[in-house]
Amino acid sequence: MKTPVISHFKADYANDGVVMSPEQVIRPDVAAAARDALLAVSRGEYATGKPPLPMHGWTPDQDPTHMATIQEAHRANKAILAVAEEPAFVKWLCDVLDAEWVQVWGILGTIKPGKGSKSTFGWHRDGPYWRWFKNPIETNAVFVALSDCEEERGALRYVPRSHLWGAGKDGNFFHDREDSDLESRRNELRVPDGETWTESVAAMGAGYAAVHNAYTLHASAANTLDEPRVNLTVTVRTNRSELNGFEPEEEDVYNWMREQCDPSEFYPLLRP
Ligand SMILES: O=C(O)CCC(=O)C(=O)O
Repeated sequence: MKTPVISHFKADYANDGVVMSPEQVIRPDVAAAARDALLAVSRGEYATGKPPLPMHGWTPDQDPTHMATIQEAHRANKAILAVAEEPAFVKWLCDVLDAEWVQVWGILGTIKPGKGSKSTFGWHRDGPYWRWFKNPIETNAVFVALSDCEEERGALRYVPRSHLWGAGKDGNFFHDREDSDLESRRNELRVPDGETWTESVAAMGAGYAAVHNAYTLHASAANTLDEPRVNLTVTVRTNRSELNGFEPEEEDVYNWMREQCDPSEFYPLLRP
């Protein structure tokens, strides 16, 4: 049985903690150029001469049947950044978030190979990872499809209302890489009295986007189709976000925060 698809009505964002764009917000030529650029970066071809950041264990020579998670892929090829600057994307996002502006502070490029293995993202909430903000609730991950993303192709899945269940670290299994982990981990997650665990998927075509609250539980399974799932996760902060200041220790681990929360060429501040 197919899982229900997430709502595309902005009014559902507050209750569901996730919503998708009602139409394509990235023009087809911009999405296609970004997809080709991300595939080139995954082969180690860096048009700007700058490599992505060495995170999540990805290297260009990794096993091609495993998921590629390429952090700050846009530093290597600006065709990837062009996606976040699309006027329809910025307008839709600021409208859903009721924000005057958003600033891009990260872009993760993901390729889930066709019939791949080790291609699962485990259940997690983003907020607990984003310790350098005083109010992670004012930061969001935005999934942007550069290929079709059907459920069978490992579409992102969410637990609607789970952003209202608490901001704890429970359910941070981002690095689970096997589909079997999704089932077993579900049982470890706390569902408050009166609430129910339901799931919906961001099944969408190329050029669509979905935004979720920093505390909405989400995950995605491996791609069971022949063609890859190619997408970006654009992380943004709104004009209401406040920084905590930088922890040298965190910089050692993540190696990115100081520079990325200051608007710049690769981290633009975007207004509708
Ligand atoms: O791309 C996906 O399927 C999940 C990505 C994600 O959850 C994240 O980057 O936080």
